[in-house]
Amino acid sequence: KKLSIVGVPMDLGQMRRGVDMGPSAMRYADAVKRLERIGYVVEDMGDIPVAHINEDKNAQPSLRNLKAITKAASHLADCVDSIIKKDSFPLVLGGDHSIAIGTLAGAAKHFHDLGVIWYDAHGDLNTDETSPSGNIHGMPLAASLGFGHPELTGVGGFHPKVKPENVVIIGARDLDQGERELIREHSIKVYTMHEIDRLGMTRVMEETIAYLKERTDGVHLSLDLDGLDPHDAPGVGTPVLGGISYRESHLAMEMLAESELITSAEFVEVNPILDEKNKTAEVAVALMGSLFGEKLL
Ligand code: DIR
Ligand code: MN
Ligand code: MN
Ligand code: MN
Repeated sequence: KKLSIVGVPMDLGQMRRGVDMGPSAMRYADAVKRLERIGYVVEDMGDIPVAHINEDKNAQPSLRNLKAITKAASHLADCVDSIIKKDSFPLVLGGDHSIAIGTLAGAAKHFHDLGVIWYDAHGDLNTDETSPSGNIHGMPLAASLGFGHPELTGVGGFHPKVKPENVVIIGARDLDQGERELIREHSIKVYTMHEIDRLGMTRVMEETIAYLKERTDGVHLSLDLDGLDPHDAPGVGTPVLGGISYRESHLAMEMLAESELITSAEFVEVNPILDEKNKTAEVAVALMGSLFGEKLL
């Protein structure tokens, strides 16, 4: 069992600095050791280069830092592609969620029907036309579905990366108007906090796994730490109250491990500057443990 870690110190997809230190924070929380203990041969490939600019003067305000983000995404896509080619499992450490455009571009080259689990308080389904913020970290799922600016949808040289019926969003509790419309128009499967409360995480994951098993040939897990409740994961740039608990998240990861469905993963939006003693990175690494099959007994 081979696993390749790649960091993406990206903070240009949103307004709060510090999330570019997410990969360091998760490494400091012993991500490599944790995964080696499970029995993986872990290769840390280091970080994808990301431009350090506070403002891209050529960018439209509706697509802040477009050039620097697409450049890093293309680089990441090539890297993820090469990891899968050498028969290893790509584990991407973010960085803000805009990096998912690159991860999915790399993974999608290898699967006709790539499934995506989008574990997030948000839908990340904005385009430059619907975004209220102009922040690209609110756009990666839309871009991967083929919606939005051609520079974002075109990363990796093909689109779409994912079909709407192969996506499951888990943990949503803050959606913008354009995102709601896109979800309805394309019948995207969403488990909001309402469904998680009502059905329980066990049933949510059973349904998600059964749904993806019958229609996909690989599944990418894109885990935004703000999907968790800010009490459990305070080190994120856009916290939203009323989120998924630490325990529910472990259960979800354990069920995914058992399903053997996941073919790539990323943990994003860890911002150690906003955190309490690196708690959020530690939560992320603990969840990686469960996702990759850690067991107490
Ligand atoms: C918001 C926030 N929907 C936006 N998105 C976030 O800017 O488009 N995604 N925080 O994780
Ligand atoms: Mn920076
Ligand atoms: Mn997100
Ligand atoms: Mn989010």
